[in-house]
Amino acid sequence: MPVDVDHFVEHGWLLTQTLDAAGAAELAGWVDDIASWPDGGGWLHHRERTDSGPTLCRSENLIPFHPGLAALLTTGAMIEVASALLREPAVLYKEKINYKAPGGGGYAPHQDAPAYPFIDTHVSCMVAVDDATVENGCLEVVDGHHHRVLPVDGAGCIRADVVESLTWMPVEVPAGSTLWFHSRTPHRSGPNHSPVPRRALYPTYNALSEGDLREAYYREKLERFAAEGERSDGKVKVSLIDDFQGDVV
Ligand SMILES: O=C(O)CCC(=O)C(=O)O
Repeated sequence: MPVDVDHFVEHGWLLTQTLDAAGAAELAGWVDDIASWPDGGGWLHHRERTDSGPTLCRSENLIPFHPGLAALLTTGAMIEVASALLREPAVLYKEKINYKAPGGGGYAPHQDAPAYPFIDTHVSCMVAVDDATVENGCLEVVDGHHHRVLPVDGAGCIRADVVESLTWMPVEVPAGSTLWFHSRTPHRSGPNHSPVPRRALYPTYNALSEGDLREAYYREKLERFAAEGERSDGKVKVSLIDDFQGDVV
């Protein structure tokens, strides 16, 4: 399958079609299943407060428990595109689903590079489970701005004055398509103002030459979360930087 690596190198992002309509419907079914899993099974569920009460906003550490998802993310087209974009063999580093229910929060402007311990060379993407639109909080990226790590605020997100100086471009993604973005591509998203969820799957791949670090990542994440515990503002984090703007339960 041809991958437009030149577009990615120039712009820091690339849209590909991953699944046909039947594949996209199957993925949506898997996401429904995962959302119905109880807490405490080894995977992680995170919830946020919305007007309709506590709602799932993220699930992660999924592939040990879901063979179909494991095959999608670790074999075939996904790993081939990741390897083409990294220009060396890629391995899955982590995976999560963001559910963004109606009224669910957006994400502050950030780059992924500072959030991921252990790895230097990595690429992430968003596989749209539902059509991602401006109304339901699709990703916005800064085109061609992936060459350096930008100054951050106390939350690890891009400093407000820098955010204002950048040109943000919404990228709508139809269900089954994938938006790949460089680890230094600035991105953000708004809340979901629509009446239906905007679910998306986010795998991150690293260069295999840096090691197969997925298990180490989740071990570290669980340890850091446990060490931080409940914060004085009563919130907990869903990621290692404070990019999520929803009200986490
Ligand atoms: O799902 C979104 O709207 C943005 C996700 C994101 O940037 C993140 O999870 O770091």
